[in-house]
Amino acid sequence: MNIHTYEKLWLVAAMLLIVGFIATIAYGSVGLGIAMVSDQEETVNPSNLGDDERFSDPGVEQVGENEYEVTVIAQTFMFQPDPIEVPANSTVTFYVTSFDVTHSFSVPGTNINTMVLPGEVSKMTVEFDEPKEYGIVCSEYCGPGHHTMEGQLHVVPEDEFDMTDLSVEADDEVAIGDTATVNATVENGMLEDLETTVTLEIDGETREQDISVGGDETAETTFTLDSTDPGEGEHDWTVTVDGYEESGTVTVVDELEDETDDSTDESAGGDADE
Ligand SMILES: [Cu+2]
Repeated sequence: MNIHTYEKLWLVAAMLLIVGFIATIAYGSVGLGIAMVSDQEETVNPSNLGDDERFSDPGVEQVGENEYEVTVIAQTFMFQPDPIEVPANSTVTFYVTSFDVTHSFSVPGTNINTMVLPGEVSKMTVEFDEPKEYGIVCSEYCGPGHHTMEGQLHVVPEDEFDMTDLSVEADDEVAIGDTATVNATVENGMLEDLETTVTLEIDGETREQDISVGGDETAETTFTLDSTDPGEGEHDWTVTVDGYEESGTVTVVDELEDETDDSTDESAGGDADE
């Protein structure tokens, strides 16, 4: 049988096209690392997220040297937490659920794009190599404020990332001659130890205390102030740790108002006339 040269050419071209199509589909489904969202996660009770071990405190947690877990709650019309901050060169696993209706958790520019259903937990793992700021959007229509539902995902340079938290408790008012205390609590959310310095500035004077906070632990440090030295009046203080800052005012008074004796304990029933 004689096949015409052109016909042979068309046959070969058609074969090549078919092989090309199959190769494209194969590369697209396995070569790009696109994975289906896992449906192996346990379900949660959407009306009781406050008591859920994972979702009662949504946020970022370090679970390995360069590994982080982020829990996110989507609700009309916001994402919690917002913004989400993770370091570059990290592997981040997101666990997302909804508080109310069907939403989505989509981060344009990444492979993150999942539906978020109340009761279900959507899990995705993503690698972030470079620092970059991403937007998070909800791409499932979820109500009249749907178009305003957005969040921020900040991938920050590794050396700028920390999970330090500072909270300060201080006396508001002390009598002159007494001692005022400023108590700073430093929380280290990272797994590595944190060596840092707590600085207290009051009336232009600076005091420092070095502290060491273990991984995933908190440490307290207390500054005591002799109130006779600054004297009566209002004194502003500022506590700083690694760029975190809290400030307040301590008032030194001549004499503290006596609050204890005024409220005598009369019988609770009142004096009803009959
Ligand atoms: Cu939504």
